[in-house]
Amino acid sequence: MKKILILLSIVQLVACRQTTQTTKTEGLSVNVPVFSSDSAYNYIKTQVDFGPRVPNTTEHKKCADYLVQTLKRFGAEVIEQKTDLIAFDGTVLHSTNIIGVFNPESANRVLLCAHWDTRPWSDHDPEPANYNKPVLGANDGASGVGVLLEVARQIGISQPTVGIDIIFFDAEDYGAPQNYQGNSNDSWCLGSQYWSRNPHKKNYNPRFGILLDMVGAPDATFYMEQYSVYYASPIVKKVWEKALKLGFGQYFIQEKCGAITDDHLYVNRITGIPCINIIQYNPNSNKGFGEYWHTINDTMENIDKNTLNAVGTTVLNVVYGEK
Ligand code: AHN
Ligand code: ZN
Repeated sequence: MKKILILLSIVQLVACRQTTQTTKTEGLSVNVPVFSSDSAYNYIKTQVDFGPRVPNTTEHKKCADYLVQTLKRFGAEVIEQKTDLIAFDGTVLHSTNIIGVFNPESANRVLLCAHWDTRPWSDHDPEPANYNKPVLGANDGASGVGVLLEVARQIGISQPTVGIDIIFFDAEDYGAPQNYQGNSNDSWCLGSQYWSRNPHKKNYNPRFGILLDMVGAPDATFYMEQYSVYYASPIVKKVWEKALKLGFGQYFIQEKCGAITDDHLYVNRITGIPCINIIQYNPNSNKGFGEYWHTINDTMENIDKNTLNAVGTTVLNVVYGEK
């Protein structure tokens, strides 16, 4: 009997857990869904469990199908933008940008994005024997997508005022290795370069974009990245202020760092949509990124629910604060 009572009270506790939070923005109260870092973590693990998601592999294909299905399950209209992209070394990459559209009728829109592919080489591994092994990409790839899948799930439950487009870019991480002797111009971010020249909708004009890249490591720090500040300073200000207000100042550092070539650069340059990058930057590492970066150690052990929560909660509050 005692056991049943305990069980009952646990069920009740779970049932009563808050699903929205009221926050005040400029005098207006808005209901913002509560971000579940458990869900985000599971969405990351599911991707990682496929294995490395390197273009032209079956793991890559299986993961694409999972992402499409999941976005559909959350109520998005999904567009699979398939194209062959030519890598720096001539490899033809059968690529798919996966686009989830919520509330397609709304003219007021926000773009959220992350890359979903993983790098074919661990060329920053301390052990040269690992250079030719693919990166598992728990953080570099899966983390941004996992956070955005949880954002998508919440949007499916209760729509924000603005329409949301979630884009999972392919072929971000096929950039030329550092020691490559040939032409390596614009070798990164091939999926976002393609999408930027071929947006999924004519006259697509969201208010702004937010890119998430490597948003899951324990104690990650997110600095105000230079291209983001150059192209989209008011959005950087909006996001970093929101994070600070929510109590995530230890993650969102109110300082600038250098310029980082990433998907947002091409979105800004080619489309003119102001787009920021929330990306882990470590000023004390000579890589600039986490020690796991482009090594065989980019695994689930480097994923921390507190960091996912900081990023996911901030993004949800920004999105639901848009009127
Ligand atoms: C460069 O290494 C030039 N940019 C980092 C882009 C990146 C790779 N993000 C994740 N993997
Ligand atoms: Zn990478």
